[in-house]
Amino acid sequence: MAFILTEEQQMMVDLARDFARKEIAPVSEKMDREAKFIPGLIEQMAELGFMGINVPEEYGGAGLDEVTKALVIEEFAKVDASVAEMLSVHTLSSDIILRNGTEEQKKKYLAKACQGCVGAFALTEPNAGSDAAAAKTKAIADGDDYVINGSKCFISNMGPDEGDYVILIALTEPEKKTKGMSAIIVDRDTPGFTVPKAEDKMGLRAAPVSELVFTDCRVPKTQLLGQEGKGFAIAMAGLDGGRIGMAAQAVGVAEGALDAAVDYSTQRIQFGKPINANQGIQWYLADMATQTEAAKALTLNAAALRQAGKSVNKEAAMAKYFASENAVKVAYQSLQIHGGYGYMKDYAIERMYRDARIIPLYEGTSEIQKVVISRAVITGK
Ligand code: COS
Repeated sequence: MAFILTEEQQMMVDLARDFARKEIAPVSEKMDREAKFIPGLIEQMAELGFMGINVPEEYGGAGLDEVTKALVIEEFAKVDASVAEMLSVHTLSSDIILRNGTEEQKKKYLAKACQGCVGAFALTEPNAGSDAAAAKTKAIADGDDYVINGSKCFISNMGPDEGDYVILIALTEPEKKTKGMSAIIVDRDTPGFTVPKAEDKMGLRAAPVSELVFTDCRVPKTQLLGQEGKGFAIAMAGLDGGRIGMAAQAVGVAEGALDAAVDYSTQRIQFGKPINANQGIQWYLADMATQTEAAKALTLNAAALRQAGKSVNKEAAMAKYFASENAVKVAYQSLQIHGGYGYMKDYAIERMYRDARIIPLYEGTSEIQKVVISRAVITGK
């Protein structure tokens, strides 16, 4: 399936590639080492329209489509998976607001999103990972407010100094389980909402991931997104889109690892010739390129279907499953081609290998994607 981009789409993808090469690639190693984005990076991304890529122009965004968003995330991931992840989660939070928010909420939060305030999405809890329906955080109505108590974990885009607002999934009527869950926008500076510390991670080190703690945190009922009791469905439908972003990130990581393998195997001389003059290396490269192209086709297919308003529950799960497993494999093979040098921090593949490993784990493990896919296959829906 070929995706022929419009001039506007192509311009955005070219802009992302150029920005990634000139502004992100030179600082990726530093951001990984220091476990934070360099100051001003997100502001620059906002100025160029990336932070509002999926926000309609009437709210201050670039108003671009799902395919372009996926391609932009892919371009960033080729050089820095942390930046790609930040943008993927941020655009997921904008997407949920766009699909479910009131006009006031859209005007307020989407405008902020475009200006570089970073959004997050909080569903996971210590005992509710794959089993998202087991979440226990409560938001109990009290007059015109909800009073939130509980905690979330592994929340991307939130750190002690990072993150501006979060879409929280919490029980407004605990006895109704998933049908009693609601989606609520919580501003970072709300009293009772704290982010004690960022996690110390193996990869994606520049992108913050944290526990969120809510203690008698009071938010006005006007912060409710969509209807009360619809939070679980809002979260699941949002994740269908989020998984396309993660698949795009995985495609970019695989492409970056493949590029590194091609460069290294061309300049590395052993036995008097470049190592990619050997068929063993050539076959590695052929497999890496073919599988990555297949991952990209699945990803863009899911993106195009979502843009057309179709359900992408199965397609997004397939793209995320295939692309994330492929990213891990390609990063492994690229490091293998680099030999011992690939294990050293002097080579970008060392970071890419660590970054790739999370992708089959978050926004639904590969095993959960297979649950989603097999349910669709069995029921024919
Ligand atoms: N879009 C809209 N609604 C959806 C949906 C989707 N993609 N998926 C499920 N729902 C709705 C269902 O229709 C159902 O509603 P009804 O009760 O009205 O029929 C409700 O949500 C419950 O769905 P289901 O019975 O499928 O829930 P399960 O507990 O079996 O969970 C899985 C389904 C496993 C798929 C879900 O828990 C999941 O995706 N887990 C992984 C979570 C995850 O990705 N976490 C990543 C971290 S994000 S911070």
